[in-house]
Amino acid sequence: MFGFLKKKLSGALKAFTKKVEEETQEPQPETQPDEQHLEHERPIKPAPTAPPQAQESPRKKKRPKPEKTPPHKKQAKQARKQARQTEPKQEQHSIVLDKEQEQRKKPTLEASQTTTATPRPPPPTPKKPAPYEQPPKPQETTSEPSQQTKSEQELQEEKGTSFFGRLKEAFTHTTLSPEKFENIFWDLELALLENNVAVEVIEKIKNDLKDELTNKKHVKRNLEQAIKQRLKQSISELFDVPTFQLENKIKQKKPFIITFIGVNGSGKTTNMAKLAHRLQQQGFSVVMAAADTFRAAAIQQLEEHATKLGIKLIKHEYGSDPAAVAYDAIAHARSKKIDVVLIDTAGRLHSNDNLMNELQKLIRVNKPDLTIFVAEATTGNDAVEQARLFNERVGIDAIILAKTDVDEKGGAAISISYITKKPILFIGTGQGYNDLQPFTPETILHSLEL
Ligand SMILES: Nc1nc2c(ncn2[C@@H]2O[C@H](COP(=O)(O)OP(=O)(O)OP(=O)(O)O)[C@@H](O)[C@H]2O)c(=O)[nH]1
Ligand SMILES: [Mg+2]
Repeated sequence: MFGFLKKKLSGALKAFTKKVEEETQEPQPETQPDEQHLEHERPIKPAPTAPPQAQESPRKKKRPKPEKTPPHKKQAKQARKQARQTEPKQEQHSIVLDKEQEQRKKPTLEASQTTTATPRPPPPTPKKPAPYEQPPKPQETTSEPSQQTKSEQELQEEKGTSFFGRLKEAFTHTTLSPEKFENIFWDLELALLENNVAVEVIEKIKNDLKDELTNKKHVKRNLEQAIKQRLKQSISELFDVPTFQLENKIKQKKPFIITFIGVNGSGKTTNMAKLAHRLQQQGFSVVMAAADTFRAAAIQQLEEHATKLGIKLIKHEYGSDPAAVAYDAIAHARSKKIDVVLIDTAGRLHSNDNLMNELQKLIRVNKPDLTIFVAEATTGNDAVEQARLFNERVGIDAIILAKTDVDEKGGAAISISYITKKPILFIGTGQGYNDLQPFTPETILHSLEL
């Protein structure tokens, strides 16, 4: 069941999770001194005050991705680049420095000028040889490259593990901007659309995930779990509609009258027979009404089921009034103290006014205790839309979702309760009498491996 949706959803979910991981921002640590350290571990951003030439530096082309490159390798890379690039950049920046700045930076600038003449000299100013792990911050490189390197190095040495602790903190707690979320949800949205999930339902899932990922911080290594968990919860909530145990209801009224309605070929007759069998097994007595007097062979079809199950069938001629057939079956149940009356009706589209008026009459005259809409899972959005329209036109109380065994998409199953606000009572899982299962949201979540 739902094999296609499961596959698509799982693929799209993986891609979505990966993108979320790639796009998540590391929040800024709160204290200032460590801020300087963390800057080294993040991708280098161009200094806001730097002249355009400085921003065009090759750094831009090779901007490292924080998630992919381990910090020590990144540092080494940046340091190597830095060694090649520091001197020319400093020369450019020196042009825009005012006199006072020039005065203050003189030792550094002189050092830079000296090094410009020689392509790769040893670092001129630091007391200790600067380890290659110490790439300076871009804007700070402009003014005080050697001092900055020294200060960071010292701080790093002083703080040791606490520095790495903060670094880890910054890289594991992630948040996502709403704009980025919108972009990366698209694949998941497409997977749901392809599987006939109703647009309103996709919107709900989207909002739930957005809320989860843009308003809460997550530990990055648990991100996949968090996304799956929220998706699971979101899908469960789609079934938060008032529901009931059919057997309990039946015990409260005698005869308990159930009408089966729906579009042509959705599985009304077959699933009514399956339910009759189930109720018999639970000890209820049953009578059936052949109120589909419209389709050729509909009465014979039901008669075969009645014979096989040993159930009394009330029938009239083809073309007779379906409301009268149902009425007779109820009268029979009353006189024989039968627990349940099951009324089969003809398939119809909501747009067929004559047949819809006939159905309204049957319901008005016989006042069933329960009107069950039998939806064919394989028809996806059409089944959901028909359920909505039947509910508007005649009112439905619950749903049987037939043919879930041959439905690879699952969109109708996911969407139908959310759209109609009516519970799915059973799902049809085959053509045999035992192929009717009580529905629980877990059935769906399990099928989707969520
Ligand atoms: N695989 C599978 N087939 C089903 C299921 N339920 C019904 N069917 C089949 O679907 C076909 C149509 O079923 P019916 O019960 O005749 O449908 P209906 O809604 O009564 O059809 P109309 O009376 O013509 O409107 C039959 O071949 C059934 O065996 C199910 O849960 N799984
Ligand atoms: Mg039928």
